[in-house]
Amino acid sequence: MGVPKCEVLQIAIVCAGYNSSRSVVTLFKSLLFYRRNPLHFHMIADAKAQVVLHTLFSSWNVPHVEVSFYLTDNLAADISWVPNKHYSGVFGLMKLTLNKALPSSLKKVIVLDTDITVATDIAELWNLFSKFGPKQYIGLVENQSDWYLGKLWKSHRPWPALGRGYNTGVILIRLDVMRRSNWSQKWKLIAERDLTTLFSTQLADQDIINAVIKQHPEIVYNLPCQWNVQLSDNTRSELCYLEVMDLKAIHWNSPKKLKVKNKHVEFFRNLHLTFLEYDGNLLRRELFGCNNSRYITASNSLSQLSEEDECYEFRRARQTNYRTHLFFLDHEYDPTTDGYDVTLVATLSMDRLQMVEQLLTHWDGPVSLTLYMSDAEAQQFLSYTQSSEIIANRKNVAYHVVYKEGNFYPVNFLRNVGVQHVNTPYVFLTDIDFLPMFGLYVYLRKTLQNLHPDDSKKAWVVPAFETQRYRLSFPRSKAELLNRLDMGELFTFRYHVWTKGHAPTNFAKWRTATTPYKVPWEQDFEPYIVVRKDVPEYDTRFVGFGWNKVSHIMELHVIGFEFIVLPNAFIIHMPHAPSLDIAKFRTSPQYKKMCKNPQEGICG
Ligand SMILES: *[C@@H]1O[C@H](CO)[C@@H](O)[C@H](O)[C@H]1NC(C)=O
Ligand SMILES: *[C@@H]1O[C@H](CO)[C@@H](O)[C@H](O)[C@H]1NC(C)=O
Ligand SMILES: *[C@@H]1O[C@H](CO)[C@@H](O)[C@H](O)[C@H]1NC(C)=O
Ligand SMILES: CC(=O)N[C@H]1CO[C@H](CO)[C@@H](O)[C@@H]1O
Repeated sequence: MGVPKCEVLQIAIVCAGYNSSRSVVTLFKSLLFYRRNPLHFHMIADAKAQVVLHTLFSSWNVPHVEVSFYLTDNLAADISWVPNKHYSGVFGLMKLTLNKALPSSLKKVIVLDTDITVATDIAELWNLFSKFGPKQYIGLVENQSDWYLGKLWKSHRPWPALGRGYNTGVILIRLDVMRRSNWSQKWKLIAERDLTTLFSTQLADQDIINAVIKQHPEIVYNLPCQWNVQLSDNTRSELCYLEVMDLKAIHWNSPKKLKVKNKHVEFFRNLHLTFLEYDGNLLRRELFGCNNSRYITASNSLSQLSEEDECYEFRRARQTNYRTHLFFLDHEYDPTTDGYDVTLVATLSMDRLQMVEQLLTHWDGPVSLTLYMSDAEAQQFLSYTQSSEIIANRKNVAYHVVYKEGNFYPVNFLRNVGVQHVNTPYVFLTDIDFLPMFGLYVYLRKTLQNLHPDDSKKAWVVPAFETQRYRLSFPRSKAELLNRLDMGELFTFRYHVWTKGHAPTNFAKWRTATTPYKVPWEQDFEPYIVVRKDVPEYDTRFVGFGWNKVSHIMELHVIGFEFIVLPNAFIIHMPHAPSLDIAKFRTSPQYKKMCKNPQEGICG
C-alpha cells in the first residue's frame, strides 16, 4: 500500500549556523529530486539559519513545498541543563523537544540530520509508519558502529543501549503517540538518573534516546538499515550494503565527511556530488494533479509577457526572483561602537574571483559581496575559499550567492542583496574591479566621525582612477597617486571613453583639496559613494550593462542628496580581459537599439 497521491509529507530538520545551512541544501535537493508528494519542512533553526533558509526558500519558490520555522531559542530551556560533550552542543539535543516544538496538529514526522543524502523517494520511508505497532512511536536504524557495545577502548563507558544502540540521523516519530506517552517526563527522568553516573552525554540526543529505549524497548520500530547507511568510523555499515542492493539514505556522519575511507564510498560520494552541483532551479517542478491551492504560487506577471516581444528576455530578467543563498560561508561581525562603521559592497561573477583576495588585503573592514554563480560554480567557489588563507582568516566578509538564471547579469538585484544584509550604519558602494587605497576603511570611519553628518542625505564621493597596467605598484599616498597621474601611469576613471561619468568629481580641484567639497550633480554622473545603509535601493529593471548606476545616482539627486568629494580617499580600477558578458552586449544590435533610449528603463 503506497502513500496517497498528494498527501503532504512532514519533515523536521534541526539546523543551526551558516555551515549547516549550506550543507543542508544538498539534503533538500535530493529530497526534491525524487519526491512525488507535497513536502512540508519544519525547521528547528537558530536565528542565522532562519535568515538563510527563509530567504532561500522564498526565492527558490518550489511548488508544493511549505516551510515553517521554530526558533531554537524558545526550546533551549528544556535541554540546556543536560551537559553535552558532542560538538553539536545544545543543538544536538533539540530533537528531544520535537513533541513540544512542532504543532499539536502534527501527528507524524520524519526527522533527518542535515548530513543525510537520500537516494529515493522519501514517501517510501513515510510509508513505513503504516507498519508501526500500537505502542511503537519511534522508528530508527541500528547504529552501525560498535560504540554502544562499550568495547572500543579500555575504559570506554557509553550510555546504556539495546545492543549496538540506534542512530538518530533518521527518525520516524508518531508524535501523537509520543505525546500520550509523556515523552518529556520520560526522557528527563532517565537522563537525570544516568547523568548521576555518566556526567554528560557524548553523542547528544542519541545517548538519551538510546537510554529511554533500553528501558522501554516496546516504543521502537526497527527501520531497515538502508534508510541510514552510516559512514562514520568503526562502522559495520558494509553489513548493510553488502546484503541489500537499494540504499536509500546515506549519512555522512564522520567528521571526515567526504574524505572518509571506505571501500564503497565512491558510489556515495558521486551521489552527493551530483546533488551539490545540481541546478536547483530545475527542481521548481509542478506536481501534476495536486491542486491544493495553498501550494500553488503562480507568477502571474511573467505569464502576461509575450514571447513575441523582441525585448522579452530583458523584461523577463527584471521580473525574475533569483534563488538567493545569503551568508554562504561562516560570518561573524559586530559593528564598531562609534556609530560610523562602513561596509564595502560589491558584486561579482566567477571570472572576477581572483579580485577577492586583493580586495581583502586593501580593505580590512567588513565586506558584503554578492556572487552570481551556478550551483556548480558555488562549489568551486567553496573549495577556492577553503584553500585561500586570506579568505579563510576573514570572518567579517559576507558572501551572498545569487544563482544564475537567464542571460543577463542582474547587477542591481545583486547590489540590493549586498546592501540589505549589512549591519553597519554606512555602506561604500563600489565595483569589484577597484582596489581601495590602503587604509581607506579607517580613513572613512574617522572622516565621518569628525564631520558628524547630521543629515542622512549626503553621498561621500571616493574619487576613482584607473590603470592599464596589470602589475601596478599601488600608490601608498595621494602624493604618489598624483605623481603617477602626471607620469601617465594612471588616469582618472574612464578618462578615454566616458569622461562625463566622473567629470563632476572635479579632479582639478581634488589635486589640492584638503577638506571635503560639495559638487553639483550633472547628467551621467556615476561616482562611487559612501552613504547611509538605508539609501534607496537600486532599480532592478536595469540588467546587464549600462545606466544601472547612473539611474541610482540620479535618483539620489532628485530626492535631495548632496555629493561631497573626500579629499584624501581614492580607488583604482584594475585592468582585466573583457568578460564574455560585456562582449555579448556590445555586439547585440538589439541591445544597442534599446539602449539608445534609457528612459524606457529597459536598457540591458
Ligand atoms: C564553518 O566551517 C569552517 C570551515 O569549513 C570552519 O573554519 C568554521 O569554524 C565553521 N564554523 C562553525 C561555526 O562551525
Ligand atoms: C502520563 O502522565 C499522566 C499524568 O501525569 C498519567 O495520568 C498518564 O497515565 C501518563 N501516561 C502514560 C502513558 O504514562
Ligand atoms: C482538484 O480540484 C478539483 C476542484 O477544484 C477537484 O474536483 C479535484 O478532485 C482536485 N484534484 C485533486 C487531485 O486534488
Ligand atoms: C553512526 C552514528 O551516528 N552513530 C554513532 C555510533 O557510534 C559512533 C562511535 O563509533 C559515533 O561516532 C556515531 O555518532
